[in-house]
Amino acid sequence: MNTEIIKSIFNEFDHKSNYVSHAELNSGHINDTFLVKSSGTTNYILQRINHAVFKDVPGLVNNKVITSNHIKSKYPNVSEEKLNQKVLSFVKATNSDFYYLKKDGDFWNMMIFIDDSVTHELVQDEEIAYEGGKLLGEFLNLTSDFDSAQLIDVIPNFHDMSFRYAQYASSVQSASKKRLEKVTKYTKIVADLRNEMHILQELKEAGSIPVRVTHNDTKIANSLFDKNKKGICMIDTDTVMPGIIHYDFGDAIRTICNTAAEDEKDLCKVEFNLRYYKAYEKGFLEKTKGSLSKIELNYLPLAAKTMIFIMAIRFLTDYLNNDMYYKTTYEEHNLDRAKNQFKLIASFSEKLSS
Ligand code: GN1
Ligand code: MG
Repeated sequence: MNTEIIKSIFNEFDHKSNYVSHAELNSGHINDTFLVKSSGTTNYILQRINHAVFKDVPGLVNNKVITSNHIKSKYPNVSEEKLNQKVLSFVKATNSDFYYLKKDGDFWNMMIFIDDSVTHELVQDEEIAYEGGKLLGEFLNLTSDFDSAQLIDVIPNFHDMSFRYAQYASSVQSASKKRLEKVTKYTKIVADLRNEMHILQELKEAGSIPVRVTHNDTKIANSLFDKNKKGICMIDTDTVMPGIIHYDFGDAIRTICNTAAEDEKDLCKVEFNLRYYKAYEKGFLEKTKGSLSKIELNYLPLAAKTMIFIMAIRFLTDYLNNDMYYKTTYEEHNLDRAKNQFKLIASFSEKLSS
């Protein structure tokens, strides 16, 4: 995006510094994210929130701000400056809202950049997996006493399998013949796994698994680490809302244990890494010790399979719908993502049963 535009949006926020430069960060599939370097000591993350996907952006931004405030309240003796490097901190627009509504209808929000932090799209180190597990455990602990009634449902039924399955089934009905032909193999796999993949939702609806405040987008690229591989915090809190821990555990495993990127086309490179599963689980269990029920713990492996499956059918659905939802860079991008996730399920099933 052109410098003048980014600069003018940046200046709609209350930061008391000058724009120096910006760079787009390309990891998300929904929003547009930019790192803005300023003339002061603080740098910023400026983000355009996709309002086709997120229907209530002010509500979403409020969710993020109150979640950060709740987490910050757990560190009463830490200075604001230090906290801003440890917890996501949002910057007000000049009119005091935590977002800026541009005349073209786009919503923007801004955060303080956490210095010297790194993200991992792909995990190649067991310690990162372990630290990632600790970060999620910590996030769930810190938000466990947060009244989830204060949060809006940013995307209703976001991880509900029956909702995603219905979207998938309707995309099969309306898809072009050309695209449908390419997915025949996968529609069979979906049919075979359908019942097993609804178990977690059934347990949730029966009240057997408790609803807590969850993050809901725990792919490993949404965790910040320092240069010494220690976890700093989880980022991208757009989807924080009530959910079950299995969504968070499973989605993290989906990305940490994939030996390749989510859209790797060469499926020989896609394997499930059991060592990283164990390392992540270790970190997660250390931090959540004593606070999870037996049933929550028993269903962690199924959580991994279910979250890989839900992403597989979401990518497949978007492919059949001619790529309306996720950003894509080539024609079969969503199909490749779906194939990748189906391969990961196969590898997961093989490794966990052996
Ligand atoms: C989307 O945009 P991003 O990368 O934060 C999606 C997640 C998926 C993810 C797959 C709101 O997240 O559910 O897991 O892509 N977010 C939304 O990479 O749909
Ligand atoms: Mg996200």
